[in-house]
Amino acid sequence: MNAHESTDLEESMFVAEPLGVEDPRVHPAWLPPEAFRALGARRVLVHGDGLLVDTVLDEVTRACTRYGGRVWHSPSWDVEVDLVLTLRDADELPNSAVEAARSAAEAALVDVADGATLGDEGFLLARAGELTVVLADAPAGLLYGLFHVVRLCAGAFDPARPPELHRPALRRRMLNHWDNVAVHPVMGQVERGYAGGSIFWAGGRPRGDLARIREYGRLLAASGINAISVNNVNVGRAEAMLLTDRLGDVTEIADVLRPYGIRVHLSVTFAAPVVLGGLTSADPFDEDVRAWWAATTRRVYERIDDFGGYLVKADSEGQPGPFTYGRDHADGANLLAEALAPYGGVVHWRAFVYNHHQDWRDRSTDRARAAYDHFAPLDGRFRTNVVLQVKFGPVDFQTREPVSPVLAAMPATRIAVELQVTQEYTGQQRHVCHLGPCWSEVLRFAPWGPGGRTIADVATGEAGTGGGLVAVANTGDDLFWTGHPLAQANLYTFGRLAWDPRLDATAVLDEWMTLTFPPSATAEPELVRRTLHEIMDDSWRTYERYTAPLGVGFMVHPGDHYGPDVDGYEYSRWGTYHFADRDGVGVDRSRASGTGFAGQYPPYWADVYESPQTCPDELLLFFHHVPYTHVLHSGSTVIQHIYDTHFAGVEEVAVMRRRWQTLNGMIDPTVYERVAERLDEQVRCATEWRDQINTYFFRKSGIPDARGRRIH
Ligand code: GCW
Repeated sequence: MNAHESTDLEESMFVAEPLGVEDPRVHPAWLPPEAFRALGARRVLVHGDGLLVDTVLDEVTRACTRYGGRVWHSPSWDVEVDLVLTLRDADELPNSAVEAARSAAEAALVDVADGATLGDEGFLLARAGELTVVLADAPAGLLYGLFHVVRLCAGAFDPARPPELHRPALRRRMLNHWDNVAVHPVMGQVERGYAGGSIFWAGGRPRGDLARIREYGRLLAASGINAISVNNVNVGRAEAMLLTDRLGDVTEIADVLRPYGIRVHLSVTFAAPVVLGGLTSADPFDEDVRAWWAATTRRVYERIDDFGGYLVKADSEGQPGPFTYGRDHADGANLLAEALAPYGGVVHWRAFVYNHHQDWRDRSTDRARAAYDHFAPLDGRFRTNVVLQVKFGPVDFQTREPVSPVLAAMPATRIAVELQVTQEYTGQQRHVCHLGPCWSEVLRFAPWGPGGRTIADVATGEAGTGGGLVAVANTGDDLFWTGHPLAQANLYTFGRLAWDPRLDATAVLDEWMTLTFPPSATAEPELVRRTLHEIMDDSWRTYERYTAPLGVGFMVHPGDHYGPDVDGYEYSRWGTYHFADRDGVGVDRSRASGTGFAGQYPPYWADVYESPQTCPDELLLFFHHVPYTHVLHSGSTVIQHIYDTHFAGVEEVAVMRRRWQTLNGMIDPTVYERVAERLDEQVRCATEWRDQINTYFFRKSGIPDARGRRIH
């Protein structure tokens, strides 16, 4: 028995109230105190030691202080308990009930997983007689197990509950913040941020609200996220200095997030040796450059020994990269990987590389092809601590895109799939758009053909060596964290799908609702739940219906990307065109007559996408230019589909708004009001989309709506 201080924590531990409980500056999101009621009313024993075990104790103690339960940490006397959270290798306790529970959990583990290890983050939840037991190999597993108990509410104490084993499918579940340290003249404090300022930075300095960062870490850990990059991938002067002179600012964040099992990563500029180190070159083959990265990285690990690694956007949209020195992206990525390798760090190297100075007259260049053309030939050349981070689609986080063919083209490379939780192209957190179903489709997609390995398998990798799942964060210093209170669900869902990509998106949404709007604190909980499902479940498809049709993408207002502007990008340099003329619309990406992009897929999908006859309707205009009279698999013509979906989409939004109004008085009035305001804007904006799109295509095609509705 080691020298545990056996303390009755209920009496002796001082527990600060978490931010968000009484603090009107911030909404508690999916961790309101009420969500801890079932746990907090129990007698809980925590056994084990470590920083994250202390976090578990802290969480349990807060809950028990509020709801009348009790907490013990490794007591050396007999206590009667309802819940035991224990590390597997913790010493025996002189407590027969607890020891019986531990051996019951070990036996359950043999049953469900042949006694397998639980790993760095996994846990087993089992009933043992009158007790619930959470067993973990490592402190992080205990923390995830605790949040699982919270999620289950009273269900965690159901005597009939069978044992459950939980291990994350993906090792790294990461958020990228596109937060600027200094306010950018065009992009502001947070690039593509729709939730106010940054949690981390304000006007060139750290924001200094460490309590809020800690609260954020709590929320992320409860959703399953375990890594975060704290500055924008577009790295300006102030941001570059985080790597050297301002490393202390990063250290401070890392220290606050560590107790929640979240490792900090940093976006760096490829030109750092020049910008920060005063060298004349950043050439990966230059010995001085290599030495500079090695020394700089060593200093980072001296301050932050669990530092995650670097994130790099190179040779993309004006960011510097290896092309300047005639080197390729494997050379560039390996340079940083070499510096990180001694400490176990990784480089997330983004595959978002394309020509953003395209001439719209040039039909031979296809932005969708770019990532594959640049990266597929480099397969096998990256060091093992390089993770190639690939946007889920070949263009840019559109509402509907095919899955990027790069994800199936690089079997000898660690791949991370990048999603966008911030709703740059999906309503900017003014519109309800629950993205879970979109991400599930991506993760379940089988790029080698039905029944084969999936995108989730690619991110998992052979023997768990894949690059994981990454998403651009949607959070800021807003009262609700995410601007639109219902957009919290997207962040929660991202974390949960990164933990287990097989989860059903609607079931995850249900979990989020139970936590965020606890039934015990909600008048008419079933009505609230049903109404939220009616509003949110299909909201991504609703958004798709009133915006760009059939996978063609964009048609957004240039620059801010909000609201319709059908030809806004049609004659620009960005490579995102729809090619509508009087006869038809869409981009021919076939091998036979188009850009050849369809040929970047493995044979099954290359064939399906090649022909308009086999291409799925929702992607038809991504792959083909077809006449307005082309008949879809649905039986409708393209033009009639455009009219029908746009009328329907707006009606659906109007129904969402009416449904929301039925919740007035049943939920927190500040949440009610914020969502109500945003639904007004969604109705306005969706109407604008409908009218501009329908009018545009009516004028181009001259074909009237078969149902005679008003088109302007
Ligand atoms: O979607 C585009 C955005 C840019 C962003 C870029 C990227 C950070 O419009 O604002 O830059 O993608 O992913 O790097």
